[in-house]
Amino acid sequence: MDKSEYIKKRIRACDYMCVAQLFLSDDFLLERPLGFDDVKPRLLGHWGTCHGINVAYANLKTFYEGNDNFSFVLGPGHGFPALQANLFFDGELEKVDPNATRDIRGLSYVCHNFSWPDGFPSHASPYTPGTIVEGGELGYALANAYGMALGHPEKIIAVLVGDGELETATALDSLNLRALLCGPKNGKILPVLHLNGYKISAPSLYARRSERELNEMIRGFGFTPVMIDGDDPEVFQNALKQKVDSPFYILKTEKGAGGPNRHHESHQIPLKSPMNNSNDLRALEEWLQSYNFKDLFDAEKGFVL
Ligand SMILES: Cc1ncc(C[n+]2csc(CCOP(=O)(O)OP(=O)(O)O)c2C)c(N)n1
Repeated sequence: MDKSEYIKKRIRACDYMCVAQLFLSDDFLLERPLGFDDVKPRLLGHWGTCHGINVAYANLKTFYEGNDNFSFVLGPGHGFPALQANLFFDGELEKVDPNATRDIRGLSYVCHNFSWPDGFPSHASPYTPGTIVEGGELGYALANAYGMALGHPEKIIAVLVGDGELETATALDSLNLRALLCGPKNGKILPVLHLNGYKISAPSLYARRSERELNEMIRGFGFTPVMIDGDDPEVFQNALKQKVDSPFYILKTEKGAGGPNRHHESHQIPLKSPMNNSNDLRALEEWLQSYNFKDLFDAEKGFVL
């Protein structure tokens, strides 16, 4: 299959799994009309950032496929549904949790237990394979990545940083680490700024700057800005192919893309009462159906991309 088509399908599958984790307690393949009882009674988690995380994850994993020295560091731990979806998709979760088999049983287990008593937490946690730091505090992704790269020139580490996250003193000052640690003895860091425009419900500072101002700030730290506007895999893959010194990718996606409301309204749970309100329930069903997940996942064989 064409690489771009594969990436698009992977993003679609992971987007669906994000919505299923956030909302569903049953009927994970939509085999009957969705009922109130199929929805979790208490909805807790974050949707807005998920699509962009899935876009970054799918593109970076595909571009560096087969390179054991590549790692992806995710700053926004609140985007856990997307992280968990990708770990499930790649079979990483099953390696540490035998219940997470890549069939309908594993899918049900992962979705049902997201943000559920005695199940998975709503944020990345020590239970998440590959977690370096957990604590719910934004800002440490770049510093941790530079630490991982220290003394490992073979490593390539892409780091997704939220535009709200880059407003923290820790993340912003971590950009100075490039000047200190870009020598031949250390690995290569590829920052990816997730410019989805909002931090929780307020516009992010970087989204309100002109592209020229943002680029100049990035150049000031010694990086070369590379814009990835939108979620088209062709654009992302071409950006990754560009040979530039110290690239700093800017991934511009719409917060909440694919969901019933966007931007500042999409940060946590976009539909408030699908467990007891018919309009919200129908909106949730339409949203889930829009991904055509059944074309991507077979109950017994798992993913059929
Ligand atoms: C140090 C710190 N300050 C504040 C918060 C609360 N907080 C959680 S998510 C969030 C917004 C993050 O915005 P961004 O990084 O742009 O993520 P996205 O918009 O993609 O969800 C904030 C401020 C936090 N977790 N840590």
